[in-house]
This record gives sequence, C-alpha cells and structure tokens, in this order.
Amino acid sequence: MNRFESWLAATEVGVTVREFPQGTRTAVDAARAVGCDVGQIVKSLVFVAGGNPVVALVSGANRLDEHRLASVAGEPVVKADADTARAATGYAIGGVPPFGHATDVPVYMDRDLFGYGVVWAAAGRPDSVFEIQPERLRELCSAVVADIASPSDRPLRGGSACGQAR
Ligand code: 5CA
Repeated sequence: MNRFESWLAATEVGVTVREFPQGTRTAVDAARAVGCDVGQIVKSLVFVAGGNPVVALVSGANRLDEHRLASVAGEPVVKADADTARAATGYAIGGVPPFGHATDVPVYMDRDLFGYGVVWAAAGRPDSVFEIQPERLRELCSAVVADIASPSDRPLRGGSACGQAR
C-alpha cells in the first residue's frame, strides 16, 4: 500500500487505485495504460505562488498558462522544484495526487476537465492512477475552477473559427 492508499484507507473517499506495470509517469503514459483520451488524464502540477506552494490540476491535453494561474492565484507563480513539490505534497513528481497532500495546498482546476465524464489522476506513484468524476474531484480538492490552460491548446467554443476573442 503506498502512502496515498494509506491516506485513502483512513478516509471515506472511496476511490479505487489501479496499478499499471507499464507506468503512468506522464499524461501520455497514463492515457496509454488506461486506454483513455490524454485529455482525461489529470496532471497535478506544483507551483509556488508568492512563496506558497499551490497545485494546478490540468488536463493532459493542455499546457498550463502560468500567467493565467498567476492571475487566479493573485501572485506571480514559478514552477516548484522537485524538493519543494515533495515537501508540499508528500509525493515525488510523476505521482503527485490531486488531494491527500502533506500540507494544506490550494488547488486550482482546469475547467476543461469538466468536458469529460470521468478523469484519471495520479495515486501517489508513477505507476498508479484512479478514476474519478470531475465534480467529485473538485469537491475533494476544494478546488477553484478556472481557465488556466494555454488558450492555444483549447478548442474554440461557439462563434466563428476566425480567432474571435473568448
Ligand atoms: N502520473 C502522471 C499522470 S497522472 C503525472 O504525474 N503527470 S504530471 O504531469 O502531473 O507530472 C509530471 C509533471 O511534473 C511534468 O508535466 C512537469 O511539468 C513536472 N516536472 C517534471 N520534472 C520536474 C522537475 N524536475 N521540477 C519540477 N517539475 C517537474
């Protein structure tokens, strides 16, 4: 049982961790292992916003836009180094889960994740993920939902395809 599974066992969260020997270290690896769309993989990215660690949950199909995250967090952001990410969350990069962190880290969630019925997130190790509905994920993380993906990665919604501002 990994640390995240022990954490789960002590709660009533009730998600099922699945282990994939082929590895789920990156979003592409995880999508291949699970057999889902890469957009359904939840990347848990650790940043430091004005000195405090935050976690951004981003669809595997998207790139995080640091300016957008900064504007939602209200502070400039920089990517956390591996040690900072581990200290803040209790997990090594490649296995950081979206909740169950070692410290109380604010969580921001890419709105595009709500475009899927279920998504898959890291379960504490680079070979383990779990399935969850986006709304349940938001609840468990007390996440702030925002448009934090790079606009160039996001599908055009409504209106013309001629570069209308969104
Ligand atoms: N298990 C997979 C899918 S759930 C996973 O954890 N993907 S991830 O995207 O959330 O985690 C890897 C991310 O960590 C990379 O996208 C990258 O943004 C970040 N990363 C990788 N190496 C470093 C590093 N040395 N320092 C800071 N961040 C890093």
